Amino acid sequence: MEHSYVDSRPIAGQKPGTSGLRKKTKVFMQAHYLENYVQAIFDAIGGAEGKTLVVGGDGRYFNDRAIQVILRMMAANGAARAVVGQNGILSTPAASNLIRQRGTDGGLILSASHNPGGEDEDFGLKYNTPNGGPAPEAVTDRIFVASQAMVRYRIAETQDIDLSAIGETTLGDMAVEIVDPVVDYAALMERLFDMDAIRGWIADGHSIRFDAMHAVTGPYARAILEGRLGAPEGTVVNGTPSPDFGGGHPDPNPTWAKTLYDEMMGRDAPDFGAASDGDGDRNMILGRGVYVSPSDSLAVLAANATQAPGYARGLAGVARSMPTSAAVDRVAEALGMAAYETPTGWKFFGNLLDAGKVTLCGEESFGTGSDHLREKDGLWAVLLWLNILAATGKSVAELMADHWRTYGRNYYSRHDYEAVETEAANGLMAGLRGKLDSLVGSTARELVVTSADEFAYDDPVDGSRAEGQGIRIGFEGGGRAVFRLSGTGTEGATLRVYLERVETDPARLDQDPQEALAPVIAAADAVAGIRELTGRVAPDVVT
Ligand code: VG1
Ligand code: CO
Repeated sequence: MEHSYVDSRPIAGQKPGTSGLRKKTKVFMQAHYLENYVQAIFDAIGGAEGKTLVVGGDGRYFNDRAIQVILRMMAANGAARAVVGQNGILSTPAASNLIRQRGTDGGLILSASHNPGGEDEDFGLKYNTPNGGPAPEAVTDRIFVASQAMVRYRIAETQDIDLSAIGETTLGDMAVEIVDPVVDYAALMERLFDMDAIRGWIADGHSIRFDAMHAVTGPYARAILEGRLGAPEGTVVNGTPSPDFGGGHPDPNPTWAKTLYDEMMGRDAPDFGAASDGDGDRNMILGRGVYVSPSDSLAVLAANATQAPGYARGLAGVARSMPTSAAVDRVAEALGMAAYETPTGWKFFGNLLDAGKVTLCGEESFGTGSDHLREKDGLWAVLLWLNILAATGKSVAELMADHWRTYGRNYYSRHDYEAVETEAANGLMAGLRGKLDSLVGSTARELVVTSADEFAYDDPVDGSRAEGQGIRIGFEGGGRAVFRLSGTGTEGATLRVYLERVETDPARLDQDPQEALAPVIAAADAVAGIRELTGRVAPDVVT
């Protein structure tokens, strides 16, 4: 087989963001673009020679062609083995599991996650390290540096290989093992949860609706919920993955999963509803008539995890991203566990999980997970919720009410302003950064500002430091607003404003979050000048 070098030159902008490199699909399809980036990954990890890598993606447009390029490049770079999901498909959590279970040298995951897919939408690629987690910043920095020095890459000249048949094949000297994407993952779930209890809960007549949003979790959810747990056929909707996610936005939130949301708020709502995103690592949880905010979901899971066999021994500690509400901190305090606060992005949980400092972690962006792998995991969260419902016999609404009575309620909401002009968004952040000190003591609408800073994180395990991780403004009475710019968007800038206020008065635990947060929302706008600087009068997405 020919192992040719192809001359290339550096392409600007190949800088991984919050979770890998995400660009418009057509950008990835440009000559040498994907190849340069893949070679940069190999160069950044000391070459692919002799290595075993897991490869798979969420099945979005270009997944099938990109995976063939990646395999040819692995072969040409001397990789020993590729472990590939059948037809090139692996959910992100399933890929993380395979990397760990096989003790491989990491993996390449083809996904732009919650971003829409299609020729005119988004594509993405990320490298996960041998622990199964997204590469930490030290590695992504090296990838970027390598991309900026790219002068040639290696690729084998071969035919496409057939990825439809499970089993062993070869590509030149490289072994290629094609695996069922679901089996190992489903087996892991069966080890963690009381499947009999969930099966019994379903057999008792409890109903579930799972919206796979035409994305990768369809086959996983069908196999586990309908197959192993006996939920009736049709429990999983939009369960056939499509390259453009049915033309939708595979982001499980009340805006993009509106059909599910409306069903759960309706008269004949099922007992439990959930949705997952493009690559299967996010989850939205709903009960009949209730939406569970992701920050609350993390707190409820932390408070009740010991109901599941996999966590019966208790939790070592918990971690949340900084913009996530402090609801889980209140649980940790009550249960005497350590609680860590990290920057946005799952890569920052890896060290804490590897060091055994935390068992559960989560983000306000519909991400929850545990030390069972090193990514957030949508179906895992669904199963842990179901396990808790089955074990306690309570409804979602009862669990939430009990939780708030016990721990207080952190009213929470995120307001996203999408595709804002980059200069305007950068200007807004720079403006805030420039006046942090003078803000303290001033009054924003009705609220006095009590603290203002920019979050930086010192990793307690390896001592690495991450700066510029979001601006936090504290208000009297326990309110908080956080401002940051998205690192996963592909168009202009997305401004995220995270709003929170804690309420412990038992008579005031049932408000609409937007109303409960109105003073904080008004103060946040006054401090940052969102309307003036972006020209936007309302957010595009409210979670
Ligand atoms: C967003 C979320 C972040 C999450 C990341 C990847 O990042 O805020 O919490 O880890 O997406 O999620 P950003 O930089 O756009 O705010 V996924 O499911 O798209 O891999
Ligand atoms: Co995702």
